[in-house]
Formats: sequence, structure tokens, C-alpha cells
Amino acid sequence: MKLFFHPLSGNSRRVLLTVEHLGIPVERVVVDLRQGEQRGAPHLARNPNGLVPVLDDDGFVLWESRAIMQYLADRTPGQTLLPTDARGRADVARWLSWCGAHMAPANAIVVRENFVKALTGQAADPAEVARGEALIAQHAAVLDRHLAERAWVAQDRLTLADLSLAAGFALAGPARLPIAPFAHLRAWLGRVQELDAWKRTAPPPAPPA
Ligand SMILES: N[C@@H](CCC(=O)N[C@@H](CS)C(=O)NCC(=O)O)C(=O)O
Repeated sequence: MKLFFHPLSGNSRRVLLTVEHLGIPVERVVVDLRQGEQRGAPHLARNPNGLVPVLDDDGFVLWESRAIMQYLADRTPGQTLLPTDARGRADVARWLSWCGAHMAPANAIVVRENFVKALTGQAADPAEVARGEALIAQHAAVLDRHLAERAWVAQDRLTLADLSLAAGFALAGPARLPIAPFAHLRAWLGRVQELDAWKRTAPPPAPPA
């Protein structure tokens, strides 16, 4: 099994977290996003969107990080990250969908403006930063309220929902994501960051611009 990824990519991180937590042997292949390798013909043949991550399981090629997470869990006997009963799966799927539609895109705006652009010597666009911060405030408030009464996002245990959402906050410090007002969210993020899988998937220091 091969995973095409980039070490600083939050979308890759949620798959790496799943791989590490489940202990799946995967060959990791870096796609050099700074050099535009994702837009070259070999990678476009894997993913016509020109994005990472992509999983290649003996010719079964799968893109979209949350689909890859679910596939890996389904292929792992005895795993507990993805429930097998309909309601449990729906609960986790609800948060995976919400992460993809709302929380992660909001985080991504501010990560791009405050972190990715700095890597390439570009200035952040203040209007975009403000737009991203407003979206984070809106969606993080929902997650924070939810986490006020529970330790984990779904099912009262660690699931793919936690790994998916936490990956979107991986660059909260360097990208200055405005999560200071959300104490329950920060406490939950701390719990995820204590996981061995989190520690083993930490990206290397960002290269200079
Ligand atoms: N919805 C996709 C998003 C993937 C995505 O946006 N990947 C980013 C890295 S975090 C990427 O490949 N960017 C390269 C580019 O935009 O050229 C997923 O969840 O896998």
C-alpha cells in the first residue's frame, strides 16, 4: 500500500494519523507541492484534482482524505475508530462531513494566509484572514459547545471524527488560528495531541521561504 502525501498537509495528516493509530504498513511517498509535482501528469493520473493525499492499495487508487480514512478502518479487523453499527457510523460520518464542509475549510483559509504564503514569501491578504477567522469563530463555537459535555467528538471514544477534525488544527500555533476563546476545544485538541499517533506524525520544521 502506498500513500502519496505531503508532510505539512492537514489533509494528509488525518490519513497519517489513521495509518499510525491502526498500525498499517504503508509506503509513504512525498509529493512535492512546492515544486508543483501535484500538477504533473503522474500525479494527475492518480488524482485528477491534483491534490494530496492519495492511497494506492494494489491498484485501487483512492483520493479524498476522509474516504481513505474510512477505507483503512474498514480494512482493519478489530479496529474501533469507525463503528460498524448504522447509528454509530452515521454519528462519525456526520462529523467527518461537517469537518470537510465547514471546520477544515475555515481553518484552511487562515493556514493558507498566515502560514503557506509565508513559506513562499507572499504577504497575507487581510480580507481573507478576516473571512477565515470569522468562519473559524462560527464553526469552532459549535465544536466547543459539543465538547463541553464529552471528551471525544463522537461515540464517547476516540474515532475518525477526532483524527479528522484535529488534523485541521495541526498548524493552529504557527498559522495563528484564533482558538483561544474555545477552552473545551483546546482541551480536546490536547487529548488528541497526547496520542502516540499524533506524536509520530508530527511534520518536520517548515523550510524557509
Ligand atoms: N478534499 C481533499 C482536499 C485535499 C487538499 O486540498 N490537499 C492539499 C494539501 S492540504 C493539496 O494537495 N494542495 C495542493 C494544491 O492546491 O496545489 C481531501 O480531503 O483530501
